[in-house]
Amino acid sequence: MSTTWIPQNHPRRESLLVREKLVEGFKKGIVVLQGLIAHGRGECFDYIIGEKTIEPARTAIKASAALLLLARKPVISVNGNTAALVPEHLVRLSKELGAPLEVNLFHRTRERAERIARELMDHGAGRVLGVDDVVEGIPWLHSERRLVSREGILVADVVLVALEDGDRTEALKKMGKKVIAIDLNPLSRTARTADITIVDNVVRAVPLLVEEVRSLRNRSREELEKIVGGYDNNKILSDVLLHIKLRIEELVSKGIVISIP
Ligand code: PTJ
Repeated sequence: MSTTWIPQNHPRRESLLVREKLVEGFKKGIVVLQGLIAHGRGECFDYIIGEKTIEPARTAIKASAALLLLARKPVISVNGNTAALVPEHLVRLSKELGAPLEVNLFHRTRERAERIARELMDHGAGRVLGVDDVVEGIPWLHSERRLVSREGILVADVVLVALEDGDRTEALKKMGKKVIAIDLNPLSRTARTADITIVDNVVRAVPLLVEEVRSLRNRSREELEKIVGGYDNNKILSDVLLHIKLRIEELVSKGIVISIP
């Protein structure tokens, strides 16, 4: 991937580098065009929250790590955007938890599923579920996301999803599973339906989740249960909205205009 055209001192360098990963993913047949649009929506929310991991997201990441460590059968669901943006961190998370990676796509083709699995394997993954082993496993769901692995999402008790559509989150919940979502939009149906919502960019959230799993790994079940039991997603999403409100009020009181000397 050539990014030499992005000046080192460009004020939006980080954001442009992330975009390039998606463009590269699109060229490789991993990301769909709709994924580029979805990323734009995410960028807008990221701009509003301040492009950093805010406190409510840190609390959600800690609760997610605890829930994943407590899970009997956790599964990490991977789509085109996450495979392009954070493949190495998804593989690390999968290894830390002993949880399988499963390709699950809204715009599914056999070829894309294979390419995404290959990308994960190129980053160190062993077996990747969700390519050959899928069945129509999610009732109530008519999109291609209904195709899940018998050994993975079908039998999972906890599913980690990112850049998700609300329909599947709702269906997974109806199946009695716990859902952890990573979504920059605190108002999306996914964010509001999940058990734990990490309102953060996947490029920051997934590496932080890996660190948190490592740091909680030796805690007792009781301690982990206490972290999960004390977590309230309604409060966390409200805190995200309050953060946005305060940030906008602060910007208004300080003045929005950037003066060029
Ligand atoms: O790879 P496929 O075929 O499974 O398709 C994936 C997309 C993303 C096209 C599909 O899931 C989709 O259409 O998603 P939505 O319904 O647009 O939802 C995407 C959500 O993710 C939105 O709420 C965005 O704000 C959020 N989002 C976008 N980029 C990021 C993000 N959240 C976290 N990190 C991001 N980088």
